[in-house]
Amino acid sequence: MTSTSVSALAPYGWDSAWADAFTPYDAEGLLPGRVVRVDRGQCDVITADGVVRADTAFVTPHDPLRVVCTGDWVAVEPAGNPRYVREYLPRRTAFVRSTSSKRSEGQILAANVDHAIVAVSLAVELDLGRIERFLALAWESGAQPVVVLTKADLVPDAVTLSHLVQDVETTAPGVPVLAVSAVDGDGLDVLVALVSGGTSVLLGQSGAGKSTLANALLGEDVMEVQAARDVDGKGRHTTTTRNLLALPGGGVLIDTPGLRGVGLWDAGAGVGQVFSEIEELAERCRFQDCAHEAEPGCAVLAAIDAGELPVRRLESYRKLVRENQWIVAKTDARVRAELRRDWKRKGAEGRAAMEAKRGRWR
Ligand SMILES: Nc1nc2c(ncn2[C@@H]2O[C@H](COP(=O)(O)OP(=O)(O)OP(=O)(O)O)[C@@H](O)[C@H]2O)c(=O)[nH]1
Ligand SMILES: [Mg+2]
Ligand SMILES: [Zn+2]
Repeated sequence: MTSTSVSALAPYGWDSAWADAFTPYDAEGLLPGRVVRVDRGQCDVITADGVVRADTAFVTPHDPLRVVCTGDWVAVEPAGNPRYVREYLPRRTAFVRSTSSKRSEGQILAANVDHAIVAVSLAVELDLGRIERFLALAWESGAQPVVVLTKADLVPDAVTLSHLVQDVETTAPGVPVLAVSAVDGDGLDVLVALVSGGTSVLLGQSGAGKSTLANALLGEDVMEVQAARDVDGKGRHTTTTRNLLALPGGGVLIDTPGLRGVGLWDAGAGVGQVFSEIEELAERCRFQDCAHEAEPGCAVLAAIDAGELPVRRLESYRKLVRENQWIVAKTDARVRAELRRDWKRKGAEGRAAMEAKRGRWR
């Protein structure tokens, strides 16, 4: 591949590690590109020659977790009608949810993401349990989660705003929490800095203000935004496909359609990270298999008695642990192990290479 084509893809996140992974496809005369949008059987791929419409028949197996998705790096045919995506490169990270609580089917929402931005509207009452659920999947994906509280201009005063931020901070140990307003621009500078490196995905409920943020970061109205009368987010979804965009200040952004809820999908480690303070306390329980119900010497219950741990947190933790155990029990163990090997190993390699190159945002 020529150096020109490599630099043309750099704004979309192409780096030497991707180039290495692509070597065998290069030898076959295939072109590298990144999937910017997927819809029924087709996808848009940004290549060094611009956006190419390609057919996904080769990369649409029965397993929904192996279906090509927005953010994937692919090998696409240089010509033909249709042009086919022949393969996608092993993913560094993948954000997966279960599509419904009835079936244990995973759905990939975005691939190769560094920052998972959970957008939460301050115009409606905070649902901390939902934030915890998003964060569990974000940690599990391998990306660094961030909570962005949107529509800060609708919060009546600064004291209320700082209380809301604190509530979310205690719910999200190790996760940066920022309040922003697309209306008056507050907090956007911090967000701009955050998304200027690597790939970020905007996640959250419909009406949370994801596309409004995307437009603010892009500096132009590229994504369609909900009509103003629909501010409660109960209306139809305005964004219907996942779209990948290169930002003017560097970095890549994926806007997604609103998710009413996200089911866990094999997110045990993610749940542990969301509730890291509970897991740390649990290490000091007298019994190693303490269920923190009524056991003597339980450090978790002691923290609740001392007012250091909200009961809500423990209940939420229990609920997500149970839900995750259920989904894990229902999912084919072999498939899970295989996928985990794929992502975690490739992910670790990819991230190590990236970190060595450009230092990681925290
Ligand atoms: N007051 C105020 N309103 C905002 C702000 N950000 C977004 N909104 C409004 O919130 C509504 C929803 O915004 P969208 O950006 O379309 O939300 P979305 O998360 O992309 O929604 P879906 O695409 O359906 O998932 C719109 O009417 C926006 O104008 C903000 O910072 N302040
Ligand atoms: Mg939208
Ligand atoms: Zn205990």
